[in-house]
Amino acid sequence: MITLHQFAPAFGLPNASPFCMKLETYLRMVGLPYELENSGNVLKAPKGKLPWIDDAGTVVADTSLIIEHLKARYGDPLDAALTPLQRACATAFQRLFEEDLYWAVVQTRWIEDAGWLKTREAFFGAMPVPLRWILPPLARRGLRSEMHGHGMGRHDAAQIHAIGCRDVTAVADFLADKPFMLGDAPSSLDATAHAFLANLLWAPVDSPIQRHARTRPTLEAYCQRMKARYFA
Ligand SMILES: N[C@@H](CCC(=O)N[C@@H](CS)C(=O)NCC(=O)O)C(=O)O
Repeated sequence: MITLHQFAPAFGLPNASPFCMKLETYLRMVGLPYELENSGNVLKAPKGKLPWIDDAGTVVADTSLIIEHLKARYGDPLDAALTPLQRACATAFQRLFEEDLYWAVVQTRWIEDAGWLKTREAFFGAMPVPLRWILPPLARRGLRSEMHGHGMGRHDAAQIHAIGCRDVTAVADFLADKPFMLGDAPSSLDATAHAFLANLLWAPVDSPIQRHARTRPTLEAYCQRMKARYFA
């Protein structure tokens, strides 16, 4: 049995962490049975980040490495038939979501005060005192420092919003009216796309990036389609 270690669900989403939601979406897409361990304890995570899995004694961290492990052990029903061009597009869009749009959304959730109030409640609200008081400022400071190290944190808020909006435009233009990111059939890229887009569209964190995403109805329709298919 696969145990998926992640944060507890929040924001009305399977997970307020797009990386945790990506992995759970992938597991559902390929039909692998799993059990959830929602403690959200990053101190126990092998690489200090969630999610990670324990697959019958094999511990793997990082969603991309986990998916590689699952493909190697259980087969690859989603991506095996992709063309080199589709693989190239999948890699490029995965990087857009995970290495760029993610940090723009971190800005709106963790750095900007209005978003931070919602994020603090979602991630730490259920914790007992004094953890509920001690952890939020430490985590926020950590995210600020990570954003600075990444480079995104060196831009001002308007510049970060503009970067996020450009990412959203690229996704919406590429998706166009296709049912899935790479065409008529789902691929593992859809686990990433669904998790990051649903987190952007549906989390109760207003931002220029969210407002921009909501101007593109195909993104909402795509997320509803994925939700109906895999989270009904
Ligand atoms: N590259 C990692 C990224 C995972 C990640 O950034 N997880 C965040 C939650 S969205 C986390 O655990 N952050 C806790 C921390 O940095 O302390 C993956 O694909 O799994």
